[in-house]
Amino acid sequence: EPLSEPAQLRAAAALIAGAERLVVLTGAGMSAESGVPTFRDALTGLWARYDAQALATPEAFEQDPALVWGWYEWRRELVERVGPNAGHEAVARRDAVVITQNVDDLHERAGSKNPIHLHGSLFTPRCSGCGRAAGAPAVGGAGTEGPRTPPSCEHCQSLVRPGVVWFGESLPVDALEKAVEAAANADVLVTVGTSGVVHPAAEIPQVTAKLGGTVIQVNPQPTPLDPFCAVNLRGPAATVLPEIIR
Ligand code: BJW
Ligand code: ZN
Repeated sequence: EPLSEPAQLRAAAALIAGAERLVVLTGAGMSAESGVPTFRDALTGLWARYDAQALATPEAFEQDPALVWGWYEWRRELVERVGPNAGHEAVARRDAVVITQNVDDLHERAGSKNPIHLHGSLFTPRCSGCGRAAGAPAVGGAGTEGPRTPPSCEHCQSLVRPGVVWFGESLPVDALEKAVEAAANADVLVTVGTSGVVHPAAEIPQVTAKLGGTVIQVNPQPTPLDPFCAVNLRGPAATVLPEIIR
């Protein structure tokens, strides 16, 4: 017999209130109510012609660097125009380890300290040849939708690429190690707004569950993570998180 929704919310709030080592794992749904489209939402505007999964690959950048760079610059400028939502703010109220798959900076802007970025950031471009940091891009920009020529590295002239993790690339080792360690030591892990289909991030809640910790999920839709979760709260992050993190 599933708990009624208010009872589930109360149960989740009690578990979180009692947690000594709280971890929050977030995906694109965390930022949806800030106005950042999720990864598997249909792309809009000019980008509706493309598939995000096909743009987020090293092959796409090799084939058409201006298309891929233009997409990331458009997303960076979008993120700069929006702000954290009530969900990010609720997370920042607690002393939690925040692990995010998101390349935006909305957890930082809400006040969470040192969120772990598993898939990199829109704000750390680097050289595709020598790997050196390319310097943060200038704030603001044209806001144009479409291809833009990426800058060239000042050391080796190779093209600058977004500082994100594409399909087939390894996650940053230190970030992944810290994330797995936090998940292993967590008494409660809250997974928020992730479809749970991209690995290895999708395995992080299982690390907590298998070692005896409690996993709570916040997502309007069911996901492959449901079986590992003690509580599945089917609602949006900006409404549910303020009710369970106090
Ligand atoms: C709301 C909401 C609201 C809506 N409130 N919720 C094991 C098995 C199978 C495959 C693999 C495997 N191991 C590795 C792979 C290959 C691959 C992979 O996982 N493929 C699968 C898709 C099949 N993984 C990799 O390649 C990774 N690298 C790797 O493993 O290296 C070693 C290796 C290489 C090759 C072979 C084997 C091993 C790298 C993965 C990098 C992912 N990169 C991206 C792009 C980052 C840059 C960018 O943003 O452009 O990361 S892809 C994209 O997916 C992005 C996201 O971080 C990531 C996860 O997406 P997320 O956050 O879950 O978003 P959505 O849109 O999918 O879901 C949104 C959710 O929110 C939904 O559930 C909604 O219901 C919900 N929602 N509104 C709360 N208001
Ligand atoms: Zn270089």
